[in-house]
Amino acid sequence: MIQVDEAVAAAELQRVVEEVVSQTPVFDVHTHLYPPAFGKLCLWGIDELVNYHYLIAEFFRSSSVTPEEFWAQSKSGQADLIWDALFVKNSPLSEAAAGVVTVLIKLGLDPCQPNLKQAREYFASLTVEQYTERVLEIANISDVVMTNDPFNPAEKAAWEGHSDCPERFHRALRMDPILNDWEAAHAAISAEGFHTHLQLSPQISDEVRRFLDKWIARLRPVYLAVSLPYTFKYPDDTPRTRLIQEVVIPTCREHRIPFAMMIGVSRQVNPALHEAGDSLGFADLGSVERLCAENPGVRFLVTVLSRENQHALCVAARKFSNLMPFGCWWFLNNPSIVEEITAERLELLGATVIPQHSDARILDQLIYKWAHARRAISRVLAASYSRLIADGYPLARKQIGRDVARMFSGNFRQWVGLPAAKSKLNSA
Ligand code: FIX
Ligand code: ZN
Repeated sequence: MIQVDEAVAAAELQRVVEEVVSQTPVFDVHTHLYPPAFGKLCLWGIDELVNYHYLIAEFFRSSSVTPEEFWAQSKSGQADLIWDALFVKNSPLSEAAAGVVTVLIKLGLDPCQPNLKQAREYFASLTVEQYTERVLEIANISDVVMTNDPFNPAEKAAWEGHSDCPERFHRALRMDPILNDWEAAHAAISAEGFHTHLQLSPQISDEVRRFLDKWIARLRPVYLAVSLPYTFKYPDDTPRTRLIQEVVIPTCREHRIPFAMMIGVSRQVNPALHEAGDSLGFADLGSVERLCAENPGVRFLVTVLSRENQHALCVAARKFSNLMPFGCWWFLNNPSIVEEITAERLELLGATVIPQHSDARILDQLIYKWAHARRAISRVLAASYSRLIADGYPLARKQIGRDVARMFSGNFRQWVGLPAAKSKLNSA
């Protein structure tokens, strides 16, 4: 029972919530990051940060440089063009541009420089190992989950070279080619000596499972994952449905790992932008409900790309306790939308969700993506708690700590079967 003298005063609430949210370590459940041992796969530093594909898309709206001219530049030449257009000639108002400013300021660098000379000198003074520690400490991140694509030649070579992977860089095994481009995936799996065929059969499915088992043994992934187009339908008469039923679900059951679906992409609407050329579409959440209903013993992680799908995802999660909504993905990772989605999740699901993931591709991004996410989540949480206090509920700080720790790491650790983190704070 909460003693009244432990109760947080309404006037103190915003400060207490911000303090607890800031102090609570995050388990970042979806990133594209790699540990330093992975060499060139580990992206960090100002030239990578400014070349984020979000900023490349924004660059073309503020420059007469054509994509052909842009892509002909070196990485640093591209960064110089982006810096001049988005940070010198214009104010860094967008979330991705404001994020770069947050990173520079938190590193003690000047975000108003006319060029990238100062920033480049700073990064040249660091090793990637030093910088990794610094970023994880500034961002207060305990663990990250990577995106590991066995069909990516560079990644395959790294794992075959037995790259050292620290435990806090957890692995996720991506299934995109298998589920979105079976023709290409079948050829790649066959080339590795597995007996697959374009025409699916129970024997072919067994061979694909054997391929996955080999990668699961190598990576020890915390979940299997796929990014699905907004047109995703389950069931349907494409190879995808059969591969989900005969390969993915049995593999998740056997290895007791969740299946993560990231739904809503409209791939390459503008190929000239390369990685920045994807868009989104409204997805069918009935397909998610059917998968959850058919497989009560399998845990699903789901994030959707359309803002208009978020409410239905919350309702589906109320119907299926094996469905875990996570993150405000990609085009949704903007403070105004993060606040909206987090508010409807708290109202419909309480603290039973994973409110955010960073999707960071460049190590530095952890600093801004989590600073901005914590600010948005704190605002929404404080509003929820203030309604309770206004109704006369005596809210204690340790309850806030418990709730935030659950959303920032506890829910995910439980979902993927990892031991609970030792809480060194928030019990105050
Ligand atoms: O499929 C994914 O993991 C997406 O997050 C990426 O493809 C996307 O480009 C991205 O990084 C969004 O933030
Ligand atoms: Zn991603």
